[in-house]
Amino acid sequence: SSILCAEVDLTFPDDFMFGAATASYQIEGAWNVDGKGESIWDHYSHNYPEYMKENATGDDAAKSYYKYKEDVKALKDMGMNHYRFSISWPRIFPTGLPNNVNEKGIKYYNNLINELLKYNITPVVTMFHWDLPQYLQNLGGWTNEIIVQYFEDFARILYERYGDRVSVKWWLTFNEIQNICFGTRTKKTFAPEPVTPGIGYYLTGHNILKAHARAYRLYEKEFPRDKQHGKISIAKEIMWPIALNESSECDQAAVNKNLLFTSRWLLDPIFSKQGDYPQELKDIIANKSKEQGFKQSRLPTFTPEEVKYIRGTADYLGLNEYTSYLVTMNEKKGNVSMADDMGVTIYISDTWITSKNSAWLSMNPQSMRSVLNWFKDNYGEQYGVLITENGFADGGDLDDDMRIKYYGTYFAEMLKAIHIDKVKMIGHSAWALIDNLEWTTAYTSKFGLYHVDFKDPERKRTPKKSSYFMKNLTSTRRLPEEYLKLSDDLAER
Ligand code: PNW
Repeated sequence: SSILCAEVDLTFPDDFMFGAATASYQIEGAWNVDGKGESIWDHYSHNYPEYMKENATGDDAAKSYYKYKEDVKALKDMGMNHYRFSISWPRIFPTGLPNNVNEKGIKYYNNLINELLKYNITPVVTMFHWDLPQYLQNLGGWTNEIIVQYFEDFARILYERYGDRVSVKWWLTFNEIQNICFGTRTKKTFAPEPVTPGIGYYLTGHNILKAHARAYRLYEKEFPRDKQHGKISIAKEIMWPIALNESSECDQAAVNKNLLFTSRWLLDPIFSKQGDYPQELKDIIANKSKEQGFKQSRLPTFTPEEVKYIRGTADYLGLNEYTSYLVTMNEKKGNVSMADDMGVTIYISDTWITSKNSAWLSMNPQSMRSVLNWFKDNYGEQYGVLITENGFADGGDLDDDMRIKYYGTYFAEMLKAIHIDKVKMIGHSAWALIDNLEWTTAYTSKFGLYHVDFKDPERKRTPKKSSYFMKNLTSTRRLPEEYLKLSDDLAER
């Protein structure tokens, strides 16, 4: 039921934060410069070039290691008040181990932070956006529990070296935990290689939840909030599942099962009142494991102490919200894997507008409002939500009208969530500030508000039309009315 244009307040609340996001491996380049160690993405792109589109690497990427001042200027020119960026772990600790600090790496992010503060742009710092030190991967990466301690050591040095400045207070421990787990699933999607589906998948999520909680509890213990005013969370990706056939009870069940396996799996332990994995999830995986001949469930268990330790370790929600998909039950037996445990098939409707080289990403603005309401209804209204990513991909044209339409309609649904549904919103970070390396899709799929010329050794940045759309939003703090109608039209598809 769409709401009439005239009834929606189109203004953004005064404290709503506008910003843009990037991640270290996708923009920095300088992969082996100034003492940086090898990350799993360096390793993957160098050793399995066939998995990377056009055999590309992030060795140079957008050269933000050298051009960060231009990135900050882009934010300033759009009138943005925050920047979400990530820290390359192997730049700080080349092997990932805490016994060897790379001061030049520390300095790079200090320079970036200070440049942001010069223009009153608030840093939103992601500790881990997928570029794990290869040395830790050689120990088993996230599947080896020893990494929990090393992540705590990494978090400590970041709080110590960067948290002293008052406005460095928005922290995200992890970007998209589920996508990190997908790295254990198949070749050709995400590092690392080799893969361990069905087992490594759950172990990865399990150890990341522990590592996240450690970083949160460490802050509570050693960085009293009267000195550092941090707010800590994760950035969770949620794609909104829609029943393939809305009147089918079976498809409705597929919606719940999909949310159980993709989102509640990782959110319940942190955000639910009782903590821990959902009972339903435990039962399904235990039964499947038994059927398959395992002597115990492939889903690891938390002790009661761990449940308590992890529960409540977030001050807000970071939400990466891009799109929707259609779901239906799939009863066929497959290999030992999360996909088989879940038993849900995912489709993209061919009536949806998808982005050119990122086919998973279609223009579904209603997903924004649905996810925001789902989170509030499930976990309570006390958590403010920062959209930590949201954006559309294309081939990189400067006249990026589709991107403008995407943002305009998603903002329309967000404003409905704010003003009608009373969802507590902190702000929005557009993915991405500049064109960058889109993981295995590399340089064939572009998300930037600013164009980067990857053929130019100087990596010249040029504002796209969408950057002027953003500039207009940040200065008027009001969405042009036409996007309400455009959003309703998209819902009809
Ligand atoms: C996120 N999918 O990744 C990441 O956080 C960013 O680094 C990335 O550039 C951005 O979204 C755009 O893709 C995703 O296949 C990668 O569904 C793939 C998917 C979703 C998110």
